[in-house]
Amino acid sequence: MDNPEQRIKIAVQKTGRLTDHSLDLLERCGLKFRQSKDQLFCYGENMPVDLLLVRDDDIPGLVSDDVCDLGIVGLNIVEDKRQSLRNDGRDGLFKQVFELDFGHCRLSIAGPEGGDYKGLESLNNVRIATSYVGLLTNYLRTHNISADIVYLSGAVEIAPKLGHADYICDLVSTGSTLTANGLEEIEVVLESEAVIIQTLAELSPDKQALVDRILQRLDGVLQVHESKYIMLHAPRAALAEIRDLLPGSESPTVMPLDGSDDKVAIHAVCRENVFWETLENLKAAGASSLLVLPVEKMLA
Ligand code: PRT
Ligand code: ZN
Repeated sequence: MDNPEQRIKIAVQKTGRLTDHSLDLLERCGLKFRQSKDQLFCYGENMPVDLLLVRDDDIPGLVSDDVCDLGIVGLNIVEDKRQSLRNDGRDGLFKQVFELDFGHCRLSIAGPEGGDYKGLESLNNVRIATSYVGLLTNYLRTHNISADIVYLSGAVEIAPKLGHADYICDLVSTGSTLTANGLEEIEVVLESEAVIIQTLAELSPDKQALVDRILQRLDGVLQVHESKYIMLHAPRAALAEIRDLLPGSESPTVMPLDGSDDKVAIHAVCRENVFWETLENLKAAGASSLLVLPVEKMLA
């Protein structure tokens, strides 16, 4: 599939918080790319899948305009774009496929520490600085609040100090940036993490099959993230109790143990992490020879 028309393009953040995780995720899906990540375009070496390295803010637009078939970007950017388009009476031509479990943060409203905030109605007639006009507009409208939105493309957290705004609406992860600027979080507008979005444009059957294959691999990579393979020996009489103790496992394999009528071997894939406490509880229930292994690949 060397015809450029038949190759898939995935938009990924060029440099920023999502870059390494996004590239790592795609590599774990078995994709290999030729050019280094400081270039705008990476050519897929082993599959007809290329990367476009761009600013995160441009990713929903590139997928919506069908320049890229898939994009990896924060839900905060996706939802803001969706709201802005909706406010203009248009729909975004992309769909969110699934969450990728990295880039976790929240879009929150924050105000001066020890200020006189008494609930959402305190936001009536105040000025709120943000880069997320679409999301904030929608949030205020939903809660029947009328406030002035001051658009800033960056350094939002210093706006109150400069007298530019009374409150801010920005991304928070640890909260230390807010604290450093004498602000405190008062309302969460959106919980966010990186997501993969897909174009709504109709793809050729070959391209669609390739997109489905990539998405299936991504799903597999995400599923193995926390999964563990556990092996143990157990008294046959304790089987039911031990099954109940295995975290997130559906149907364990139970095998007879050679030369032992009252003991079985149990193998199971646990979809959640297996902690020491779980192993201790299994042992207390009679399990022995416990072994926990990481799962590398999984295909449903
Ligand atoms: O150049 P480009 O436009 O591509 O990058 P960018 O500077 O717009 O984005 P970048 O790389 O900073 O963030 C990309 C994405 O990472 C965001 O859209 C979010 O989905 C996600 N993310 C996760 C975060 C944070 N955590 C985060 N903490 N994005 C930004 N921050 C900033 C926040 O804006 C604030 O300035 O970190 C500060 C707060 O952090 P704490 O830990 O002090 O609370
Ligand atoms: Zn950005």
